[in-house]
Amino acid sequence: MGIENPRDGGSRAGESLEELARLADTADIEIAGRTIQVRSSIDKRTYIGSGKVLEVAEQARRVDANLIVFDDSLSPAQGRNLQKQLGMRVLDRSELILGIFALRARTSVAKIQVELAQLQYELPRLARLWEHLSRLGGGIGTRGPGETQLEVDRRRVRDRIRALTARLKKVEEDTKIQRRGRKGTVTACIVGYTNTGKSSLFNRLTSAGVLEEDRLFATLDSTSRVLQLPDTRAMILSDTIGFIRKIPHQLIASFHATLEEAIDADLLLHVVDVSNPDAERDIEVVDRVLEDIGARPEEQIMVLNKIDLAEDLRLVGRLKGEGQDAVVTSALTGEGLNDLRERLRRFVKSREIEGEVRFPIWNEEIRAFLHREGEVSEERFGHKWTRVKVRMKPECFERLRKKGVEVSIDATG
Ligand SMILES: Nc1nc2c(ncn2[C@@H]2O[C@H](COP(=O)(O)OP(=O)(O)OP(=O)(O)O)[C@@H](O)[C@H]2O)c(=O)[nH]1
Ligand SMILES: [Mg+2]
Repeated sequence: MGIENPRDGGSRAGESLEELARLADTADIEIAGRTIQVRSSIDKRTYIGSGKVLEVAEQARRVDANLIVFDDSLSPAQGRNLQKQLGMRVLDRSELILGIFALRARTSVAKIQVELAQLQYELPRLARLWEHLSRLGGGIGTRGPGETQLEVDRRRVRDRIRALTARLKKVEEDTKIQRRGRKGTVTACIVGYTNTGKSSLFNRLTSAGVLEEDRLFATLDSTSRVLQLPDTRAMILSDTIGFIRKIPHQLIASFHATLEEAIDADLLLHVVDVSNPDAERDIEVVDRVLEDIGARPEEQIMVLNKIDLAEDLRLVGRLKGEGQDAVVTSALTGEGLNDLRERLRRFVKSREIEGEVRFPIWNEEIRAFLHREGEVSEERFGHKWTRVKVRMKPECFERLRKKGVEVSIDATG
């Protein structure tokens, strides 16, 4: 059940509902029917209009449904009212997404993050659950004991939320320390809408063997690998969780540790599925989530993936125009992967600076360091000194300086 705002124009509600059906399918829910109500505002009490509630109840009974899924987040009151008036279980988009995350979480961190998001979502809705149970119990829902039980439940949930938050904080601190260890290496993170082929590209580039699947939210954690580039350069590449329309904010908050990979990256690879006619709106959704989580990378490269499946070449052309120099790829056929590697190499190179280093002629160690870490453009050997012009990471110059080596950085870079 979805709502279409007439001012939105077009088929947004239809698209969103189509995606809701895919989500339901991922959660093994069978779709018996769909309804969209056109209205300019959401009803505070029942989300859809009260007349529509009766109609939906009737329609649901006709097709033998036992669950109604709403395409937006329902407020606690809306959920309560709808459940009462429809006389059957009600689920909203956020709960469905949370449920899928819970089904698919594999690593312990992902499990903690999902449980935390679920509890935070449920806390203000416990009353609804409790009313439901007390009605089933037949008559035991008298006010006194009911409220007491509710209070007990709320306290338990709050305690658990506190414990999970503390564990996540510890995880976040540990990964921060790990990340500090790789300071000096350029990092890139693959982001994008769910199911666009992020993990497939990651695997093709790094041979990491991350799970790829034609389902929503195959990936729920972050994986990082060193990526060797076409020359001696290297960078750290990460694959992470995908985004979706109307993503529950509880999820974004609790997945902070996982999303840190994207927040911290020097470069984002925004992967788009160009075989999807809704690609442009997916891009907007991803951009908004990136902004929400505070990811402000120095640079973003748009990767137009699944080109082997693309039918609408006008769409591809449009995206190429917008994304300036977007890279067109297929993780399936390998098309464009060399272009992508080359783009990554250029990015890493662009972060390096030019400088001149002077050291005693006998010091082979420094000379080897310069040839290993940088791109040497000129070497001059004098009586006592060797002078080398080299392009490399600022951190490398810093290391030499700390050893007392004479370094002068070319300001024109
Ligand atoms: N034809 C074709 N299929 C692709 C391509 N890239 C990925 N796929 C398929 O698309 C599906 C999703 O791929 P994933 O790599 O799991 O996508 P993802 O973006 O990591 O998805 P989530 O982790 O669920 O957000 C899989 O069935 C892949 O085999 C491509 O370039 N061409
Ligand atoms: Mg993935």
